[in-house]
Amino acid sequence: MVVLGTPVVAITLTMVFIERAFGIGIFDPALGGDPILFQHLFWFYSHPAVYITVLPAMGVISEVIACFSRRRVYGYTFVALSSLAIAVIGFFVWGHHMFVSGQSVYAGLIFSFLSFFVGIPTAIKILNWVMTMYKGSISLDAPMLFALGFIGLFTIGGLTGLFLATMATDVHFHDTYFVVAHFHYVMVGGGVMGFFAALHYWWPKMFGRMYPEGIAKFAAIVIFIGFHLTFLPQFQLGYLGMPRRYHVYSPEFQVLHVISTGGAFTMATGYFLVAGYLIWSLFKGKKAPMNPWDARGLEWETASPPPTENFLVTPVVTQEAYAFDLPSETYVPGQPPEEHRV
Ligand SMILES: [Cu+2]
Repeated sequence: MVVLGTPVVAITLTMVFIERAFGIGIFDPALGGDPILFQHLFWFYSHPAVYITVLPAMGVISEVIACFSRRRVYGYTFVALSSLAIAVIGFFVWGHHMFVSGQSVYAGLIFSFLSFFVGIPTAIKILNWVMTMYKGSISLDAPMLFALGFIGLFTIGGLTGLFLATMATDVHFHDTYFVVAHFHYVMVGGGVMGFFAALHYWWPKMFGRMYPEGIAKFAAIVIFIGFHLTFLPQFQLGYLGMPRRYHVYSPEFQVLHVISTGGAFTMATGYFLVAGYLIWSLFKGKKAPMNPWDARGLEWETASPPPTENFLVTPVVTQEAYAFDLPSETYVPGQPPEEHRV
């Protein structure tokens, strides 16, 4: 997606430069250009950009949910193939951002129809993650709390996207706070929650230090509550007609704005907490063992942090991935059991 999408936005920026520097009309109507063309090129990149952010996070969530539920990823093939489906379909839906731009209604119909299809692979992932947890032996450590946050928030982000992919409702919601709320449920619920899940899961591996688990759980809950306080009222604001990018508004919107601002401060407190204890742990955290989560996967078969060569001896893989039903094959680096020698 990066290879196919990013050059388009780079070329578009070059065209803007050519227009500004040499007065050649491309997008500016005063020079004979077409501003709608700019929107097409911008969204051709910027819709896939959302999934460029969220797909890696989805990979993290599969890893974390499996580890903290002690189960294989349920329906692994479907979870993996749905990533590919999202990557392909994601390139054919950009026009759902442009229903009110004056693009043809028939183009809008097709973009709307295709946008609903992205919901299918996303729903496959969410349902398979829930099935992975079902009857699993769940432990609610901080990485798992952030992964659960991802599922809860991203699901709301995805479902409210359906209102925006429907032309009739988008005419009402376009350029209102409803869009702001939807966007943050997708990008923070998806990208940031996935990032925090990954950061906590691999922090001991990366730096060889444990972060304080209790404060981390507390911070995860503060961020989750702060997030909802910030962005749930914005759905209501947008529904009532509060446009985005305005700093003056009718008095009846005041209460919802104040709740939203309070939520933003709550969420910021959570973020500062995370930054604080992570930096603290670099110096004062407990030394991390090789495999603090009893996870499966090669990175847990070497020291924390790994030596420059990653492995002092070539490890031999004897288990399928996610073999949480079998004991882990961890061994002391540099002192492997005989069968691990190559
Ligand atoms: Cu989009």
